[in-house]
Amino acid sequence: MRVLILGGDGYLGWPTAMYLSRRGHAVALLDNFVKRRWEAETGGRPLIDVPKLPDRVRAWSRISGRDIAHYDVDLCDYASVVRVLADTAPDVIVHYAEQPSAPFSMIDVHHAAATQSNNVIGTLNLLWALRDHRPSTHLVKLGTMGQYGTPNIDIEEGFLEIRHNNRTDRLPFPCQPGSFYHLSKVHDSHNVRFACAAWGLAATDLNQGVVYGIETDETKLDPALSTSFHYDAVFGTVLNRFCVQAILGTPLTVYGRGGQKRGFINIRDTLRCVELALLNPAPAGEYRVFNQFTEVFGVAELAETVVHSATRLDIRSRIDHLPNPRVEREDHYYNPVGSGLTALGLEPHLLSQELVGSMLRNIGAHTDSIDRAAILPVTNWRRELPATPLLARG
Ligand code: USQ
Repeated sequence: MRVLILGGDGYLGWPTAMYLSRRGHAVALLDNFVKRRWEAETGGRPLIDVPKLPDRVRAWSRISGRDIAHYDVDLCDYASVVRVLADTAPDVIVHYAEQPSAPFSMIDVHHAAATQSNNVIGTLNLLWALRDHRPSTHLVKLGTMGQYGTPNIDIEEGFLEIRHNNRTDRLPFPCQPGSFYHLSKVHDSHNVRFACAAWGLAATDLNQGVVYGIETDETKLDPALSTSFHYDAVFGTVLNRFCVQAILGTPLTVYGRGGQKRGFINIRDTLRCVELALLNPAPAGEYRVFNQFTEVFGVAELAETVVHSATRLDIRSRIDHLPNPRVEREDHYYNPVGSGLTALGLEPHLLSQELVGSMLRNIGAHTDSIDRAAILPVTNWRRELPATPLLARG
């Protein structure tokens, strides 16, 4: 298939590009590199320095013998999006090109607005460009499990059968997102669903849980192919952060009581899920949703697992319960359904198989590169708390 990956320079976009290229798909990438600028602004350098995209593409070509095209284009620039669609004529678009951090979106009005305009307007441009130039292209859009929040009922895959006043309907599952980032994904979902219904586009929304992992089969081929693994308080996800904290010997930063439960997925399974979605496309006119996670953990439980696993490498670590900088439930029911991707053939990599050999050992090889100053949270959700250190730095 001809696959265009939006956000091809990112933590997930680059490994997806290599994974699909290796399996014989013709891959093109689009990125405007704004994430690298945001990282520099917030002081969140990746653990392993990642070469510029053209250098990574050249390294991939040398190592695999396969070429990947790439475009330095902003999705908010409509004319350029149309040009890339005409150039690449994609069968599938995999859309990762969004500001992905909840803390980033909660820094101040400027970061909230940057998040929502980048994510919502970028996706809106894409939908109009598809309508007018490539309506047969299947859109595989990365969504988030966080759009559902943590309701006291089971979380279905996108839709819920509702009986109300003796009538029934299948309606979008209620959304209770917990940040302006997560809200941007909700707005996207509504726009994509509407575009499918109104214009007959085909889309799959992959509502993904918290991703963890530092390597894939392709990144392992050469250091020049590494992905941008984050552990800082803005762009690092919780398990990646806990593993780095354990290696560093600083306390693991559990926010609040730690009873927050989330769905988790290994980065290798993200790639497989995207592949399954593109090999089994949604039909024209359908907006399809899969919940993309493989295991559910509480945050404190996860920290305990990391502390315990680290002892196998003779690393002693401990846990700190920090005042929670976020507004979220810390003790709640959580039971999401995730059967759609399993039915298509997903065979999960479990945390128990990945934690020591893949995560802790690999991070341990880069201990000298870890920036201690990036560990503690810098953004708070509450109005009454003092300005964050990030803001204080100006
Ligand atoms: N947490 C801690 N300590 C930390 C960092 C986080 O206890 O040092 C807690 C948070 O309070 C939260 C949970 O861990 O309850 C998850 O936080 P996270 O930063 O790993 O994940 P989140 O902000 O929800 O966002 C991440 C990705 C986002 C993706 C989302 C999937 O950054 O792009 O959409 O995971 S989900 O969580 O299912 O919404």
